[in-house]
Amino acid sequence: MPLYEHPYPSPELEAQFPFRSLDFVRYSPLEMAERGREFHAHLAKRRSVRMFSDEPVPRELIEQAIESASTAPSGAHKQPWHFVAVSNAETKHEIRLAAEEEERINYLEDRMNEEWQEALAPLGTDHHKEFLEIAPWIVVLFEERFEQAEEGARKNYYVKESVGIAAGMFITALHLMGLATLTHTPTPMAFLRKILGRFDNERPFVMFPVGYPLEGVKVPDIRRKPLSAVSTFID
Ligand code: IYR
Repeated sequence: MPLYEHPYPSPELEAQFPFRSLDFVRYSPLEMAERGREFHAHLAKRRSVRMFSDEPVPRELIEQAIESASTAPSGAHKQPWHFVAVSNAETKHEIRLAAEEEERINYLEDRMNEEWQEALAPLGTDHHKEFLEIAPWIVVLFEERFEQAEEGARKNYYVKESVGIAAGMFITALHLMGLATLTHTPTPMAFLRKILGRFDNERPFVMFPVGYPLEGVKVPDIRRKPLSAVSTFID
């Protein structure tokens, strides 16, 4: 008896669309455990950074991280993301001014309610976003709600999920290369589309200042939830 009654791809499907054999690497059980441990130990050191050095970062490293992010799985393989990487000082200045204006309203004119402000208190964030100018790169990740095809606009699927996964992989790639970032969402972010001259089918999803941490920078002394709090196993 074969394991599967309904093999994938079916012969009809394979006659219609191209398929190829999976290129997959298997490790010994020992290697698997070791790789998992090492990866976790490395990721456990990642922290969001809010004070960057102005030391330049080569464009190739940013390109590399975007290529890694772009391997993310996506709904119907539409890859509904676009990364805009900015190192131009004038553009970064414009972004900082616009972000600070939105955040000034959030923090000083109470656009964030009390509960939200309370949750943020231990992080000590405020409307000053100097790092947007000082970090050598600002990478803005746009989600594409539609795909511009020749016949007109076509809907993309599971856009937030797909772009969220790509964002996670981008952050991971940067960290593994030895770069720091911050998941930054100045709200609302519509100004980014205008400043960066992006199209109507795109919407800013998140932005990432990227660089080296400023020497001696401090981060909040927070703990991560233990495995037992973030998982349930049904064996
Ligand atoms: N966008 C604001 C507020 C903010 C919101 C969350 I949720 C954070 O984790 C941190 C900050 C800002 O960037 O300051």
